[in-house]
Amino acid sequence: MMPRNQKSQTACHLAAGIATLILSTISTHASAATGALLKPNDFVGISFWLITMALMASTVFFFLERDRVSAKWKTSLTVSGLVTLVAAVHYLYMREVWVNTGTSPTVFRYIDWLITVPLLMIEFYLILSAITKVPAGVFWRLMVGTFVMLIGGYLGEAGYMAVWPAFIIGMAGWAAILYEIFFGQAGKINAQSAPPAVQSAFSTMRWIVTIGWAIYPIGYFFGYLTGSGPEASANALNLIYNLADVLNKIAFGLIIWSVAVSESEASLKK
Ligand SMILES: *C/C=C(C)/C=C/C=C(C)/C=C/C1=C(C)CCCC1(C)C
Repeated sequence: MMPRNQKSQTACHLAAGIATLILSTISTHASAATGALLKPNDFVGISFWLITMALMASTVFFFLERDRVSAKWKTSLTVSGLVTLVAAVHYLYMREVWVNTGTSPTVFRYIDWLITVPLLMIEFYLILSAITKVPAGVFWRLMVGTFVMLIGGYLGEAGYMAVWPAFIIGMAGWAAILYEIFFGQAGKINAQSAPPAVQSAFSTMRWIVTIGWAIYPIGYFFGYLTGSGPEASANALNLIYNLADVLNKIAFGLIIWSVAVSESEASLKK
């Protein structure tokens, strides 16, 4: 075990490192930016800015808070921080595409999802593994569902496929994930063997994947399936996706953080 002050020194170095990384990304970015500046009436653009900042702050927070929780929770907080870090960097690029062109940053959005959604699935698996041995099949089924969902969505949004069939493929992938966490092996493991705090975290996470994730297909619907004209659609699509990310990346991480802190404090008292 490291002595306490040495440990917090390491945490300080870590935080300084992250801050430097983020700041250098921003400054490279600022000097590369050539186009327009954010306009006061561009509310979608404003949401891109706000969320970029919130994701950066969350990243620093999750990494620093690792210091406060017991060993078995540390990886979960690391993964939460990685999700918000990866998203923050993508938001810098997405924001620029939006502010400069007013079009949807589809390719950056999906590259981000391709990394962050599997990380969120890993998070699920980690929470379960913190209590019991979980068969690898659970993990692979969650991953397959994730990729089917994202590939379907991308084919539709990037114009490789008609938007309705692509939507249906995406929905099928999401349905497979929901089946696994409610009725499949993942759902059963949790019900049988988890302590109450973990069970409640698991059930909250489950509702996030149901209700929180449902916001994305709603965004797709307003973006592509209503025929309200390209400009209105791009506004609705990006605003809805952006708000969904606040819930599913930042709030999701905070739920895990709060369980980790309360569980760690409870086990200290024992
Ligand atoms: C951090 C990013 C997250 C949690 C992104 C999640 C994305 C989805 C749940 C997307 C779902 C979609 C469908 C269910 C149908 C097809 C269209 C998608 C890809 C938007």
